[in-house]
Amino acid sequence: MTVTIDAEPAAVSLDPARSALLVIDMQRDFLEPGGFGESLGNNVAKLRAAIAPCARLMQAMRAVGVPVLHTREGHRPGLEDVHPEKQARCAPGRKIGDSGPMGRILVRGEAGHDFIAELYPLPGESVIDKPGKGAFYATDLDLLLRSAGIEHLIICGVTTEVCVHTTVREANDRGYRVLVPGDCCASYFDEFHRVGLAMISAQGGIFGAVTTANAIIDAFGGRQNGDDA
Ligand code: C5J
Repeated sequence: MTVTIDAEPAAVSLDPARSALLVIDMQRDFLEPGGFGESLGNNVAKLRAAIAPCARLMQAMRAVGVPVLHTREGHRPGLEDVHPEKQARCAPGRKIGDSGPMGRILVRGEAGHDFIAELYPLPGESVIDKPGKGAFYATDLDLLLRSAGIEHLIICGVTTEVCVHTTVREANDRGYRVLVPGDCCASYFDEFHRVGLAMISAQGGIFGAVTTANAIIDAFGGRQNGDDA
C-alpha cells in the first residue's frame, strides 16, 4: 500500500509499513510556562501552538499502526555525558545541571525533562534519550529504525531550527526520506521557524519535504467530518 501526501516541493508517496513518526523534545522545560525555556525570556506560547496538531497527528498514526517514537534532550545526573563545548554554549547561570525552575536543567529524571502531558508516549512506544541536538547522535535511534525496516521518517517537534533541523539533516544523510509537518513544529522565533522549514524543502527538497498534520491525516484517510480543521 502507498499513501500520497501533498507536500512542498512535491507530493510524497510512502509505504505506511516502512514509515515512522519521530516526535522531537516535547518536554516540559521547553513548552510549559514556568520552565527553563521561559526562564530564558522565551515566549512558550509559540511552542505550544504545535501541541494540538502534534496530538492529532500522533493519534492518527497510532490508529493506522505507524510507530511513534519520542526523543528527550537531557543528560545523566552525574553530567558525564556533557562535553565542555555544550556547557560553554549555555547562558550564564543556566548551565546544564544547574537548578532550574523545574529541577536541574536538562538532566534526566528531573520534572522539566519529562514530556508534556498532552503528548505523553504510550506504553511500548520508544523513547530516545539524546545528549545532543540531533536524535541520531550518541543514541540507538538508527538501529531501532533500521531493525524495523523504516525508510520514511515524519519528523516534528521543537524547536524547528535546532533539534528538529539537526535531526532532519542527520536523517537525510543516513538515507531516510524525511517529511516534516510544519504546523507540528515550533520555534521561539517566528523567523527561524519560517526559514527553517523553507530550508528543508528548498532546492527541490534538499533535506526533505514539508507538509501539514492535516495533509498527512487526510492521506491516511483519518479525518472525518467535524474533526479539527
Ligand atoms: C534546544 C531543542 N533548542 N529541542 N533544544 O536547545 O531544540
